[in-house]
Amino acid sequence: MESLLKKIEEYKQEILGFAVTDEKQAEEFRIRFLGTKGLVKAIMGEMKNVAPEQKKEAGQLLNEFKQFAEGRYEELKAALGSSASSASAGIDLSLPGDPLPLGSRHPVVLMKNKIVSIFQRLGFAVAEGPEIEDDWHNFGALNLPEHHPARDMQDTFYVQQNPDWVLRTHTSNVQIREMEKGKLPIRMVMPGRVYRNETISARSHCFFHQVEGLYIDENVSFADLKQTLYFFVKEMYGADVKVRFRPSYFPFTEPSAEMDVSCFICGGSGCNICKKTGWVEILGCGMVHPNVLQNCHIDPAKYTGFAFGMGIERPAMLKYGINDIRLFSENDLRFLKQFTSAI
Ligand code: 2NM
Repeated sequence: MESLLKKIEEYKQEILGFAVTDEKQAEEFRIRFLGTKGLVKAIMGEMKNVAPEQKKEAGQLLNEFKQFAEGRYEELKAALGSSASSASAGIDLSLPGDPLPLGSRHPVVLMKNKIVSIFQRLGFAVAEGPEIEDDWHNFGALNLPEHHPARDMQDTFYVQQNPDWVLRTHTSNVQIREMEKGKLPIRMVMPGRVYRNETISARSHCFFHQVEGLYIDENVSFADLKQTLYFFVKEMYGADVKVRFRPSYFPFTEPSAEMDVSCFICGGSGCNICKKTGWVEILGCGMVHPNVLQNCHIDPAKYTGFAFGMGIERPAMLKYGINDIRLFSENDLRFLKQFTSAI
């Protein structure tokens, strides 16, 4: 009995130390321990040397040992199936995996997606274009004359190596590029980053984001513009919100307008968001100027179109209660993490 116990212990240690990295080694394990001439069979044969009063106990121990060896064989084979090395490194493959921390969308992206998806439902496609742009696509084609104040160094970042290049001041350059392609009609929104040479403060930054839109076809009217933007506002700010258009001026549209919505913070009674006016300006718009169409080789006698443009940061600040525009570009995780579940 003494020697039987010693042997069982010895074999157990050997089994535990038996590393298997391929099928051949697994077979070696089976032959050595579980085969017809294997150690398990051999040690079973030793029962005849055990004293009668100890046979019951010895039988039990031997059975346990046999099950141990068989169990280990199954484990080794299963580990081979997935990853032999992790089995020999003692990794329990049946444990659940470590959770991956979820990232979050940037609030500017959340707001951009919201705006773009409303127009997509009206059949607008999405177009993008370069942030470094030549003078023609950023200014000239948009009917901004040579000495227009918007071209001033104080408002525009010029590229040092090439005075013909600027960091685009609006995404209208993409509209020009789409019109130049000559494929009509056009019904598109253009989201993207734009640059203005402004002093950075809590309210303004030298870069920000815009969504602009363009619809060109035969017989597109100002009524189409108004209905499109009414739909947008209702989807964006709710059915109860009031809307007003004010006449305005842009070199690239005629007539031009700005659109206000009744203040969604105070509901129109007057707060410091709407500067006690009850109205918040959300976008500029108008009918594309005939000169702009002509610049893009589109016949203004045949085609008309409307365009609009809006910033993304301001509505995002109002929606998410953000009081400093610089937070958007500082990559502070304490700020960014707050949008993990935002939509
Ligand atoms: C705005 C306001 C009004 C505009 C016009 C054009 C183009 F290319 F068609 F002429 N693009 N964007 C436009 C019109 C943009 O942003 C406040």
